[in-house]
Amino acid sequence: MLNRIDLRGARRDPRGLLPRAQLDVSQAVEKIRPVVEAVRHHGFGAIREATEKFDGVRLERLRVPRERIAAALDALDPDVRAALLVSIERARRVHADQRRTDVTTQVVPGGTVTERWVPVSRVGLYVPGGLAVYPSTVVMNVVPAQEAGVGSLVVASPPQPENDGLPDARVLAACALLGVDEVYAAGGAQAIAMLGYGSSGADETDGCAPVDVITGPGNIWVTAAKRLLQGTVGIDAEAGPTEIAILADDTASPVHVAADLISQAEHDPLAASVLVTDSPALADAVDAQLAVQVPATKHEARVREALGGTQSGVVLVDDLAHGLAVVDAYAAEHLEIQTRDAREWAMRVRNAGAIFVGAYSPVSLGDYAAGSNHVLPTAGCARHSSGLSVQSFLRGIHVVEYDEAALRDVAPHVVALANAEDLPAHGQAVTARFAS
Ligand code: HSO
Ligand code: ZN
Repeated sequence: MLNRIDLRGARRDPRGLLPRAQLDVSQAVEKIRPVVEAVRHHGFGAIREATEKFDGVRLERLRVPRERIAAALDALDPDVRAALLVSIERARRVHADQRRTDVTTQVVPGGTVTERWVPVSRVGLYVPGGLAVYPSTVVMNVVPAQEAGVGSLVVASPPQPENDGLPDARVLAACALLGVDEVYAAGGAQAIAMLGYGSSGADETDGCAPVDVITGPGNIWVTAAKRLLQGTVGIDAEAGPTEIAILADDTASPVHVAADLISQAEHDPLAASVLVTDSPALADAVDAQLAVQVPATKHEARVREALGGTQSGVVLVDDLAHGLAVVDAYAAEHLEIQTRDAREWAMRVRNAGAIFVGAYSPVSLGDYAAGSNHVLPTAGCARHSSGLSVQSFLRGIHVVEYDEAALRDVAPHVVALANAEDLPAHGQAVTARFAS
């Protein structure tokens, strides 16, 4: 079922040889530009038009009434409620530890620079709802924003025809559990434009004020809209179709490896599942397991498409050091290490959104209840970006304070650099203070 890519003996840069989805986000940006512009200039009318066209829902209003959010929690299955509470509690513990304290550096006597960590004022958290609905993504967006101390926090999620044109009831219930009461029934590029520019609503009691930062995963239209709005607002790393890479040796269980590859393929026909191994016997055993497990999985068609696509495959390598170079080049959103000495190998990985170590840390644990965040960089963005965290919602502001003696002391150096840049007024702004 999985394509095989044999890199044994090939020690050149593996980047171009690895399976990877070719999503053209820049082309998508051109497609959604008119929607984003329409929302920017016409607000509610444009969102309603786009929602009717793309979601098949006629919007009465943008904002979900508070009583509908509370009612969703009342109606929530008790097992799901208990599971969400565990997920929230674990995520809160991990993200609370990410809080930053302000640091003051005494540069010279009388001269300090303080780095103040200040949360952004208002954030828009996007929760997708396409092939699946994601109450867990509410947790992963909201918890770090709350732990960062963001004062105003809103969730946007696509309206569902089967929930009276409101976002999915479990998504609303998760918002209620987390104390979020500003929720909008908007999805796709129109939701991102609404968050970025703000929008009028159906009447004076409706509408959305613009936010400072937009985070959260989404389909290609959401990703394209975030890219277009970047600069107007801050965004997190791009999170496209999900990816799992597994670095495994002959100690790995083919049953577990196959199950984990299937688990992320279940998200999307465009999802990527990649096994990197130095054991051809394991590769064969995983193939045999997939032949057993795939026909028994609920979303078989989606899984088959994802596993059979060119974005997925088995990569054969010479040994684990070679495998490490391959997974580093791939920079997966999720990387599992199922090898001897798994922790040591994990510590040597340089590029991954999140790493799952050993036989008992599957990606789906991290998706729901490990305490780690599941909004992670895809498509190789893990080479330069991190997953969502408290840091995503903070700005470090340098506060500079020098006294007279400290400024006098450094003045000749400021003047020398100002003159070297032919910007003498910069130097004069310093020397003016000492002209007697
Ligand atoms: N694996 C997805 C997150 C998720 N899985 C949500 C299940 N629900 C991207 O990290
Ligand atoms: Zn998942």
